[in-house]
Amino acid sequence: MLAPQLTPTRTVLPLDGMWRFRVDWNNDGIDAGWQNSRLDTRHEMAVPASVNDVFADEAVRNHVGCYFYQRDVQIPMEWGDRQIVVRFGSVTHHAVVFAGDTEITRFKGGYMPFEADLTAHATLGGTVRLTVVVDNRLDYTCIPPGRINILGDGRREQEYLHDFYNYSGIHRSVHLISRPRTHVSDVTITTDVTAGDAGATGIVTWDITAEGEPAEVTITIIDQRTDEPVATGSGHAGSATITDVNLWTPGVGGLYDLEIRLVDQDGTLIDLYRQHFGVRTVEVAHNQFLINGRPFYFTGFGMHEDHETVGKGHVDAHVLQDMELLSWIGANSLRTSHYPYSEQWMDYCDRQGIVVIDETPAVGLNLGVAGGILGGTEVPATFGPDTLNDQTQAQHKLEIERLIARDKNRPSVVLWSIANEPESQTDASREYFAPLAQAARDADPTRPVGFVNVMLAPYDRDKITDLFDVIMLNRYYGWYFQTGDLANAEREMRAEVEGWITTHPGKPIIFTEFGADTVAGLHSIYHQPWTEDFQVAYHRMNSRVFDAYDEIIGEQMWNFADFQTKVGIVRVDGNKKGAFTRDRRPKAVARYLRDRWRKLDAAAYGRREPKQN
Ligand code: BDP
Repeated sequence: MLAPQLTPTRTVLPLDGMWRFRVDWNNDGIDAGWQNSRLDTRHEMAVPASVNDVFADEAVRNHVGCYFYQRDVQIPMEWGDRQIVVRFGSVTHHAVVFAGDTEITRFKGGYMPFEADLTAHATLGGTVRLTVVVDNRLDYTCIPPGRINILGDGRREQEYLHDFYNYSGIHRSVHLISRPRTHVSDVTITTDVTAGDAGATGIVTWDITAEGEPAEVTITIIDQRTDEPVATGSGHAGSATITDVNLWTPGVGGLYDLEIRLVDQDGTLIDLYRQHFGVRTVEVAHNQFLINGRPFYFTGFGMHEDHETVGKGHVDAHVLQDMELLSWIGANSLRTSHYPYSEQWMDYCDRQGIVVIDETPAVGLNLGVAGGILGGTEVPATFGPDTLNDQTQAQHKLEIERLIARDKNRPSVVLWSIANEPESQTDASREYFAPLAQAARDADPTRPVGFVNVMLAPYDRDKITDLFDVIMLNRYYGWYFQTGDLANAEREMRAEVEGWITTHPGKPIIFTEFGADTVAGLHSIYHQPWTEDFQVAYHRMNSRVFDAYDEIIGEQMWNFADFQTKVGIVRVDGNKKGAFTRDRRPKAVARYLRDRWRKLDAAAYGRREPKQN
């Protein structure tokens, strides 16, 4: 899906701000026809933001079901004979959109952009009543999955299997877009590099889809450093070369624009769209992760889109602050745990050279973990007709394809993570994941594919790692296991690493989570879990293990910052494993990591030079 873009042929108007708002307490608002007239409410809701933390009302916060959002949209008189669409960056978890009384789209899945065509419902110079019904319910057909329980007093309770708060709302910007009826609707750009005496040459290949009347395509490739054209071409599918190419480089960036012009036979411009891209290579070989042929060592975090007041609502300043803190601490990468992040966030990574492991919203596909670590009791089989079934798998496949469709042109994305901590030690899990790993490869043959392995499925139990290119491990030695006993934890952790190395030769290992809950300001001279001192000692121990094995090619601490979770006896106002507090103040461990990662970064891509064999 293309981004909203202001170009000579396209207009974009923001629809963010205050919308009329009403909670659909009985989830029968659509049947009652609320969308057919001005919402009967005095409440308003800010877009974008999560609903949950802005109303001083526990019932609104805990509501399981639908919220109605509504606003009137003025259609400019001068828009003429064009296509008019409304585009949502994300609505969590599902949306039904009405123009006036008419349903114009429904979308299942909370972290992806979608559009609804308003053309037939918009009169130039008139207004359209736009109603969005946001549904926060998760069941086993959803990614992420969940289950709704009916409590003794008749209330609905949303049970879910992931460790972050089930925020809901219109989470990313809404745009009104006008574009020519004949327009570019998609572009896929792939790149390659050949080395020569006069510097590297970039080979850029494009594949463009257009809608409407047949039109010709002309291409100009522009270097963003100078705004100067460096290559030209033509055709819906084609390629061009960039001599002395500026490679997209971790820590630096380096972008080009593919400027696409649709023109008619006389050469008159019909549509113009610019897609940014970078020229770089990514490859997994001999236990290494190579970017532009050089071994890359990942430092950084698993993160969350999570803040006071706005919950998961996108705010540019929040993204910028998080990115500035990544730079301050010397991190070169992040994982979009546990769902795709906003497009603005990803654009920033592309521009600034931040390396991204891009994750689908497939989290909590493991009833064993939910029953164990996170405090539930009943543990039915994860995969089965009444739990995660064919419908779940179909939705999961769709989420993989959507993520790749949205982010395929991003140089920052070097690896797809198709799930976080799913069950992976059973035959059923292999049956479930084999087609999904293939779906990712079919959708993008250019990038490695992985999934994030849970502690319950170590090398001698796991049944799916051979389907993937890298090993990504979430491990909590010294926290959930051997709690407080770091000597024993280190022994166990080393033994497991050695097990993976022996059983999976050639596959590099990234530690995608390791962490210890820590209350800022709590101290002890002992190895006392929850203190800042223990958090530092815990991470020192992890660093020792990472430094001991060449096969370990990355460390992404859990988590960048403290974040909100559901209520539970293992959580004190949320998860406290952050290097920063929820309001982004550093804990002691942040200084430790800053010292460590800035030294590693001194060796550019990471700490190790290519092996000499
Ligand atoms: C892992 C999950 C992550 C949790 C973390 C924890 O991947 O979402 O927040 O553990 O328990 O299981 O802190």
